[in-house]
Amino acid sequence: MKNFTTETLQQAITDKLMIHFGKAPEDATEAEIVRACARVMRDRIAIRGVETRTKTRKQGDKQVHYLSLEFLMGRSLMKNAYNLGSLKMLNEALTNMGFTPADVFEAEPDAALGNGGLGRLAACYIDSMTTLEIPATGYSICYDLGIFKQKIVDGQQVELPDSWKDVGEAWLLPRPEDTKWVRFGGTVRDQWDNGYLHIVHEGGQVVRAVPCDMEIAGYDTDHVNTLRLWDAQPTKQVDMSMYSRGEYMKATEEEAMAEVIAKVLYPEDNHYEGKSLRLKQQYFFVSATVQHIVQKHVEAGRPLTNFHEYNVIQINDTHPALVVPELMRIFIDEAGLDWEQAWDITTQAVAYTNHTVLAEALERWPQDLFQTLLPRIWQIVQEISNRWQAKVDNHFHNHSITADMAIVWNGEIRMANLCIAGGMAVNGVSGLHSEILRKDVFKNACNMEPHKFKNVTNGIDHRRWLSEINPEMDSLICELTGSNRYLSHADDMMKLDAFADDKTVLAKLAEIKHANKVRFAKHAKKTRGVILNPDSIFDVQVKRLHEYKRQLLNVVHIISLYQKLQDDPNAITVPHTFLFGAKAAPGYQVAKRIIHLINSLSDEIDHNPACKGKLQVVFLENYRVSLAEQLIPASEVSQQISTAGKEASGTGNMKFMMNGALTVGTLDGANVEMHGLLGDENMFLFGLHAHEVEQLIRDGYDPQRIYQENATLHRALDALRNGFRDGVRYDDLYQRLVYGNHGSCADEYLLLADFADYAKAEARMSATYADPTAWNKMSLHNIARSGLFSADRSIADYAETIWHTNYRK
Ligand code: NBX
Repeated sequence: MKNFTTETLQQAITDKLMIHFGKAPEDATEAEIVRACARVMRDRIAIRGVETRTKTRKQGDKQVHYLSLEFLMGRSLMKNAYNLGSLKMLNEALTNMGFTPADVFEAEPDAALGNGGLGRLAACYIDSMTTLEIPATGYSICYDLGIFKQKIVDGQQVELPDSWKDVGEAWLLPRPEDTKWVRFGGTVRDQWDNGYLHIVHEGGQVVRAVPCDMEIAGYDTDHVNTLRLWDAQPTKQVDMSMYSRGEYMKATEEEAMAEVIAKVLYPEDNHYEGKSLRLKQQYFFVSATVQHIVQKHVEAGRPLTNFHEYNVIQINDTHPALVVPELMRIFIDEAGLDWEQAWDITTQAVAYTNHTVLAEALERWPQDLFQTLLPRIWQIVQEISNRWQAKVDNHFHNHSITADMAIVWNGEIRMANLCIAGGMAVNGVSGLHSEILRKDVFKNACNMEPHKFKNVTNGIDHRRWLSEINPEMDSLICELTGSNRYLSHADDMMKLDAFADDKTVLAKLAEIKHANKVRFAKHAKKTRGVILNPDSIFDVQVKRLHEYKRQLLNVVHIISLYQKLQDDPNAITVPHTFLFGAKAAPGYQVAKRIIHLINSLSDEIDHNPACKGKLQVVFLENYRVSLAEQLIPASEVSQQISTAGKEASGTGNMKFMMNGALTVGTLDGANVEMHGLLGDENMFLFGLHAHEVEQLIRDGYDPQRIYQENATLHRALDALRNGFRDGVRYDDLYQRLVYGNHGSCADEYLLLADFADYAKAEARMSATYADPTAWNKMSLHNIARSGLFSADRSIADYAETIWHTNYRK
C-alpha cells in the first residue's frame, strides 16, 4: 500500500473530523484532532492487519501469544506515524491545518495500562515482534482506568483516576464477533453420557469478554500485529421487571459485578496482594485468551495434538499463570483429550518469564478463595500439584525439597511453581537475575530440569526511546554511521566508538544534550512552573518508588551535600540539579513518606540562599511514559542504585545509556551487562556486589555501627530525622534505617553499608563532569555500545532460544 503524502493525509484527517465530529479543522479542539489522526492511522494499520493475517494463515506460521496483565503503551500517534514512515507528512499536514504538531502530540493521553518496567517491557516487545515480522498477539485487559495520576499536594502524593479512554478509544477496534464467556463460581459435577464421563460446570456468574483490538504497526514493514484488550461486560440484560418488584439494587448488581473486572489496573508493582478481584481479572483475561487461541487453531483444521507446533504462549510473570490449568481444562473437558495428552501439549506450549526475586512479590493464592471462585480450575490444579509432587519426590526423596517445589502447600497455591511445572521454559531478565533464579530462588527445580532455565536480557524499543524522542541525536548517529540502518540493526551504533577522539563530534554531542536540557527546562516551566538551570548537571532518578531501588540513599547523600555547602559555600563547584520522579503504590506508606521527604528537602534547599545556582532538588509530579520521553534525552546522570541482587534487570538504565547519560550504579540487574560493555572507565560503579550482600546479611549486618562510625552519614541522618523548614519530621524513616521499625529489620536494603562508596562515586562523577572532553567521550561510548539493549535483540533471543520461530534478520 502506498504511503501517505502530506496532501492525502491532510485530506484523510479533514474527512474524519467532519464525519466524526461534524467540524472543520479550524473549529476542532486538540483532543478532536488527536482522535481524527488516530482514526486515520488506525484505518491504515487495520488494512495491513488483514493482509498480515491472510499471509500468516496461508503460510501456516507458528504464532506467539504474549500474555500480560499490563501493557504500558504510552502515546501512539507519533509512534504509529513514525513506524508507518509518515511522521514528516503528519507534521506538515498538521501545520497546514493551523496546528502546532508538538501541542497535538502533547494532547494525547498516555495509555497507561501498566505499573512500570514489566508493563513497559511488554509494550516495547510488541513493537519489536512486529518489526521482526513475527506473527504475534498481545493479550491484556481493557482497563477503564490505567495507573493513577499523581498529584503532589503539600508535598504528598494524592491519587486521581486516569480515564484515558475518552481520547484513547480512537485507537481501539471493537470485535464483538470474537466475544467469549467466562464463568466464575458455581458447582462442578460428573455426568455420564452414553458411557462417557463429562464434567458439568454450572451456576455461578458468567461474564462476557469482548475484544477491543489495538493494531500495532512495525517499523519499515507491512507486518501488523494485534494487541487484544478484553473488556468485561455482563451477560444478562438487566431484568427490568426486577425494578418494579422492588429489587432495585439486585437488578444492577450483576451488571456492576461484571463491569468492575475491567475497571482499574492494580497499582502495586513488585508486591502481591491476595485480592479476589485481582484473581478474577487474571482468570477473566486468561480464559478468554486461551479459548480464542484454541478456537483459532481448531478452525485452521489442525488437530490439537500439534497445538504446540503452531502456538507458543509466553507469560509475563506469573500473573497469567492460569493459562496452564485453563489449557488443560479446554483440552480435557471441551476437546475430550486424556490427561497425559493434554499435559504433553500444554507443557510444550507455555513459557514463563520471571521479573522479580522479592519474596513479597511472589504470588500465592489462598486455596479457599481459589476454590470458591474457580472450582473446576481448582480440581485441575490439585491434580497437577499431586502429579508434580510425586515426580519431585521420586527424583529427590527429600521432604524439604518437596515442600519447596510444591504447587499446593499449606493452603496456598504457588503460582511460580505452577509455571515451572507447566511450562517448557523459565527465563530471567538479565544475566545476574537468571543466575540467581538458577542458583537460589528456583535451585531445586533447576537441578531437576536444568534445560528449562534460560536467560533473555531485557531490551527497549530504541526507535521510540532514541530516534523518536531525540531527533537530533538520531541525525548525528545516521550521519556518523553512514545511514539509518541502525534503526533496524542497533549494533550499527558501535561505529560511533571510532569517533571518541573526534573533537567536533564530541562538541556536537554536548550541543545536542544542552539543547535537550534547555527544551526540557522550558517544558518544566510551562507545565509545572519549576525553573531549572540548564547549565547544571541533570542528575536523574526516575522509576517506581520502592525501598529496594533506594531513592532514600540518593536523598541522604543530597542532604550530606547540602550540609557540606553550609559549612563551605565553595564546596560545590559544578551546579547540580537532582531530579526525581516516582509513583508510590497507594498503600505503601514508607514509599509515600519518602516522596514527602524529597519534597521537604526540595523546599528547604529552594529557600536557602547559599544553594542558589549550586544545588537544587526537584520532584517531578506524575512520572509516566510521556514525561520520560521528554526527560531522558535531557539527562546526564542516570541513578541505578538498587541493592545488588534485587533489581531483576531495570530498563530505564538502558534508555538513559542510549541517550548518552552516564550511570551511577551498583552491579545489579542489567547494569552488570552494561559494565561488561563499558568497563569501569565508562560508568560510576559503587557498592556491594550481590554475593557480598548475601554474605553480609548471613554474617549479621549492623547499620548502627556504620551510623556511629561515619560522621558525614551520622549528621545527614540526624538532619533527616528532625526534618526541614516545613516542620515535618522523618523520625520513622530514621528509625527504619538505624534501628528497624514496624517489625522490619534495620536497613533491610543496606543503604548505610553502601553510603560511603556511593558518595565517592558521586564525587568521581562530579569531577569528571568538570572535564567536558572526558565526559563527552564517555557519553559517546555509552551510546555506541547500547545496541545490545535494543528490544529487537531480546526478541531475537526469545525467537531463537524459546519460541523457535522465524524472524526478519
Ligand atoms: O520488571 C520489573 C523489575 O522490577 C525490573 O527490574 C525489570 O526490568 C522489569 C522488566 O523485566 N518488575 C515489575 O515492573 N513488576 C511489576 O510491575 C509488577 C506489577 C504487578 C505485580 C508484581 C509486579 N503484581
